[in-house]
Amino acid sequence: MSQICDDCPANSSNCNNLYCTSAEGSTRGTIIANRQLPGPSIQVCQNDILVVDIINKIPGHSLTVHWRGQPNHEAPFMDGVPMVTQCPISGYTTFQYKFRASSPGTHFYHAHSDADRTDGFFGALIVRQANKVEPHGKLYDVDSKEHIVLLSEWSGDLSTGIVNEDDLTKAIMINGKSPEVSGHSLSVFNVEKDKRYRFRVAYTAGSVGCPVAISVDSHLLKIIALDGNPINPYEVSSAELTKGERLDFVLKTNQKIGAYFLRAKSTCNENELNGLSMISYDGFSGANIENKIVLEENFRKFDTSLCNSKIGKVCLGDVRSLNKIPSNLRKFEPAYFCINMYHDNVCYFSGSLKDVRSKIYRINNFTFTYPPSPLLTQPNDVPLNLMCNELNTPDKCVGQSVCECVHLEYIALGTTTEIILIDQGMYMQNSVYCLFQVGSFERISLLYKHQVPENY
Ligand SMILES: [Cu+2]
Repeated sequence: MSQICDDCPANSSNCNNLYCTSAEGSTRGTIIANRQLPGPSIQVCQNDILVVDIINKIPGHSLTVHWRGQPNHEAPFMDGVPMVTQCPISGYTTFQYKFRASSPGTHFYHAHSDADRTDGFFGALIVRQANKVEPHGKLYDVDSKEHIVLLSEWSGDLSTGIVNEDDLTKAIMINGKSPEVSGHSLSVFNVEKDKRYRFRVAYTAGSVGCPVAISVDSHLLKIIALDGNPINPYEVSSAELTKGERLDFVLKTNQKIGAYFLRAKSTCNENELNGLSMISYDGFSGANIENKIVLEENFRKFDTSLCNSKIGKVCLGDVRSLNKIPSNLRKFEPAYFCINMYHDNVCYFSGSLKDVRSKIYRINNFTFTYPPSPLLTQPNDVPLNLMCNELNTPDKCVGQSVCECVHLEYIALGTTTEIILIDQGMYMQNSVYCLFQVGSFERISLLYKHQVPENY
């Protein structure tokens, strides 16, 4: 809760001050854009040139901003990945992002590192198309900047020494507000009765990334787009998103005049987290808050994970895109990447919590470390002996379980590569190494056989 919130939640008008970041009510540092949580929403038309100056006023802390959903083919150096596409923006310097918003739909921007994003640096990036070409334009009456829903996990302050990442998530926020601060400061979406509204939802931030299910009491959601891409619409009672995903739905305001909760429910590390906001019909007097989820049990859920579809569920495999797959993506070479988390057998203890330092993530047995210069713009400044891949293991790594290096895989210009990620879970010291093979599906089953169960 920032200082400007004054006596929020006791005085609810203070909670609604534009610059009051109430979050879930506890005191912690934030990194936010323009003193707002979420940051200002950016609304543009397709192919507009977006110019954003990032003035970094954080002493001794550098960052970059990633524009999620924008391919940036014309200006890859504007993608916002530190030490890969650009140098990070140092404290007290300014960097100008300038690129074409080529990909329409619901997107968002965020500070690139997980920690900065979890500290609050994110905001909506909505790219609209002309009515003539918007494929679902006939399915709704209103597409307003008032109906943007940014979901985020809110955590303890990473800088205060909390050591177990599994214990971090405290609340699910909707547009930077959480019911923990009391119902006064919930986000409210105003609607008129008997209209169809396009709601644009993005799950922007979180240290853990637990799936979140959204629903609106007594209403169905007609899902029309995923990650900015139009799909054949599905009508569901709730829909699940994970970190980074976007989803557009149409809400028909066909219930009696009242206020209905828009819920964001998550089970995160066995904690029940309930994000709340309010959909308020015009003419609602404030007396009768509808508070029933009649549809939850007897209607389908939309699950964007790879589930088995059965009655009551729409799974990712059922989703049909309105756009045909581009012809250049039909022929591809597969490349397999094995991801695992290495446990070095040494447990650090801090109180009763296991220290996160004992877990090391690896891809193809390499742990990525950042190069001293951006790979895209200054590749020649990166010493060759820091780089690694399957064909080139640095001398320092021979015989070592953990190899930190600038992991670089080469792909020929103009080719299409299908990247297959294999999650191998947790590995212990001396356990089987990830076998990296290209082009054989038999190898995949072999890899799965080598998977070490999580509850070793
Ligand atoms: Cu992103």
